[in-house]
Amino acid sequence: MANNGIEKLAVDTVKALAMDAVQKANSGHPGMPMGMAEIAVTLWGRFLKVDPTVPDWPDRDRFVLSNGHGSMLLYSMLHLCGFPLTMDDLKSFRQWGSHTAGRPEIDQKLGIEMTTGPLGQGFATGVGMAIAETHLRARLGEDLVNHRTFGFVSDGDLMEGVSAEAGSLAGRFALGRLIYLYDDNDISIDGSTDITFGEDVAKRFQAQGWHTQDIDGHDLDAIDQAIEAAINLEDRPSLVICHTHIAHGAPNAQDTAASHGSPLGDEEIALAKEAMGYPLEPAFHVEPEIYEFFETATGWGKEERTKWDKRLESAGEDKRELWNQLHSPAPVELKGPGFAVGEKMATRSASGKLFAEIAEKRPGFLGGSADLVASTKTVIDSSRRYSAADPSARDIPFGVREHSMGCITNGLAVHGGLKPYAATFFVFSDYMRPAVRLSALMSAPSVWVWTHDSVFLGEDGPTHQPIEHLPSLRAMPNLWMVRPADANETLAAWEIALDRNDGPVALLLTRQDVPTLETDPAGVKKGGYVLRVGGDVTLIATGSELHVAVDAANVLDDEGISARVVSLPCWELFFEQDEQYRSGVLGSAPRVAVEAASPFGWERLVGLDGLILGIDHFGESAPDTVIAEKLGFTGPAIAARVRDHLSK
Ligand SMILES: Cc1ncc(C[n+]2csc(CCOP(=O)(O)OP(=O)(O)O)c2C)c(N)n1
Ligand SMILES: [Mg+2]
Repeated sequence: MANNGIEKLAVDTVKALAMDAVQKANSGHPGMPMGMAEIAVTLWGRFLKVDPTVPDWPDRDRFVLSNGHGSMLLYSMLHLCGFPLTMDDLKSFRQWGSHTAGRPEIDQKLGIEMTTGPLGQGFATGVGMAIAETHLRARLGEDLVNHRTFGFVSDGDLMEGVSAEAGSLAGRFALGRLIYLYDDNDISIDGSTDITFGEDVAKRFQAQGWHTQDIDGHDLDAIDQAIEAAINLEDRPSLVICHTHIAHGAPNAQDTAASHGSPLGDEEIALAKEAMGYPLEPAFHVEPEIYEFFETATGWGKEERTKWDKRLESAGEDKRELWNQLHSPAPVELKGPGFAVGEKMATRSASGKLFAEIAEKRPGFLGGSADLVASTKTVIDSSRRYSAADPSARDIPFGVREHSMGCITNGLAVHGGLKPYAATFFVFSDYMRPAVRLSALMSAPSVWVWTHDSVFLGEDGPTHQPIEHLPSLRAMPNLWMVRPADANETLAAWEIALDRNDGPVALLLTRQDVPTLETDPAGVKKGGYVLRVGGDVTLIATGSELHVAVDAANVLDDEGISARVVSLPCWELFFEQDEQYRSGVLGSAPRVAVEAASPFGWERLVGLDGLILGIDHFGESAPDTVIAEKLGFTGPAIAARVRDHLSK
C-alpha cells in the first residue's frame, strides 16, 4: 500500500485523539479505539462509500459500531473525514448536551449509523440493514441501491447470545454484503477472555455459513487485503478476525483489561505519544495533512453520491414513484373488509385480514414472525418468503429467534425505505425487550405485533400468559402500546402504527374471539373515548375486556346504576390529549379499570380510591371461558364488584 506513511500518521492521530478525549472527560474507553485504529483508518480511508457532506445519503455504506464503548474511534473518524462533527465536539466528549455522548446510539445526520451500548445489538441490527439492502436492491435495481454493511464487533458482542441468532440467520440468508471486523484482543473487562470465551470463533461462523479470515489487526496491508477479499465474495457474509492488542501503542496499558474503560493518565499518554513519535502538546493535535488525506480518501464517495443523484433523477417514472412511496410514504387509510357489528373475531384475525391491503398501500411494509406465522396471522403473501433466492419477498421467516428478530426489525427500520414489523406471542416480548427498548430510544419506526395478549389465550397456561407485560412496557418511554378491543379498533390501531415514523408502536392482539362493537376509530387515534354514556360510574377497559365491561354496564343499568364505558386502547396517545378532552372522556364519577393484566399503574387513571380489576398473580391453564369465570372477568362478576365498591 503506497500510503502507509500517511496512514501510519492517521492511525497515530486516531490513537492520540482517543487518549486525549478520554483523559479530558476523565471517563471513557481508550483501549478499543487504540486497538482498532489501523482497521478504522483502512476501512474509512479506502473502502467505505460515504459522502461526509450528505451523511444520510440513502445509498451510503452502513457502518455499525457494535462495540459502542469505543465511540471515540467513530467520533474521530467522522471528524477527520469531514462529517459535521467538530473538534469542539471531540473536546466535549461525554458531556451534557454534546453530540458526542458516551454511547451515541444513532444520529444519521452526523454519520452515526447505529452504535450500541448493549453488546450484541449492533451485530444483530446490522443484519437487518443488510437484509434491507438486498430487498431494496431487488425491487429498485442496482443503480439506486448498491451498498454494503460494515461493522466492528468485539469479544463481548460475540459472547452475547443474540450474535449467535443473528449470525445464523445472516448465514442462512447468505448476506454477501455484510462484513464484520472482529476486534479479537483476548481481553474483556474481567480480564483475559481465556477465562470465559474459549470457542473457535472461525469454526463457529463457518458452521453458520460465513466466510472467515484471520489477520494481524495492526497490519495495514493485511487489513486492506482482507476487506478486499470480503468485498469480492458476495455469496456469504464475512467475518474478518483481527488479532489486536487493546490500547495498542501504550507501553504499560497495552493488553490490560484496565485500558478497556479507564483514562490512561497523563504519564502513560506521554509515554505512548513519545513511543509513536507524536507531538506531546497540545492535546487534540491533528496535522493538517491528515484532514487532506481523508478528504481525498472520501472524494470517491462524494462522486458516487453525485452520480447517484443523477441516476435517481433520470430513473423511469415507475421506479421514481416506488422510490418516493418507500422513502416518503403518505398516510395510509385502510378500508378493511367491512367488520360488521356483532360479528365475533379475534383481533389477531382482524389484523391478518388487513395485511394484503396494508402491503398494497404501503410498499415498504415487510416483516415476519418468530416461527408463529400461523398463530400471529401476519402474512403478506403466503406464496413467497424472503430468502437469498427471493430477496424481494416481503415475508421474512425469522425462525425461533425473538431477540434477533427485534434487532433485525430495528435494522430494517433505521436503514430507511421500509416499514417493518415483527410478530410473536406477547409473553415472548420478554425475549425481544432489549431490541424494543432500543427502538424506543432510537425513535425507530418498528411495529411490534404481539398476539395472545392475555390469560385468555387459555390452555397453554401460565408460561404463555402475559401478566406484567402491559404495565412494564407502558413504563418504557416513547413506546406506544395499542390494545384494540375489536376488529374496527384493530384497523385504527394499524393506521396508527403505519403513520408513526418517529418511534415504535406495539399492537396487542387477542387469540380469542371478541365481538365487534360500536367502536370509534377516531377515538382510538386519541388513545381513548366514551363508548357508552352513563353518569354513576366510569368503567375503563382495554382490548378484550371492553365487551365484558359493556356487559357489566348493562347488568348495572338493570339495577339502576348508570355506567359509562370508556375504551382506552392507547395510554400514550390519551395522555397526549389536552386536559379538557381527557376529563371529558373519564368524567367525574368514580372510576373502575378493567384489564386482564397486572393492575400496576392504573392508579394514574382511576385515582387511589378507584377500583382496579386486574390480575396480580400468574395465570392458569384452562379454556378461556373457565379462566374468565374463575378470575371474575364476566359481565355479572364485574357488575357485582363495582356495586360493592360503590356501596362502600
Ligand atoms: C449487554 C451488555 N452487557 C454488559 C455490558 C458492559 N460491557 C461493556 S464492554 C464489555 C466487555 C468488554 O469486552 P470486549 O467486548 O472484548 O471489549 P474490549 O474491552 O475488548 O474493547 C462489557 C461487559 C454492555 N455494554 N452490554
Ligand atoms: Mg475484547
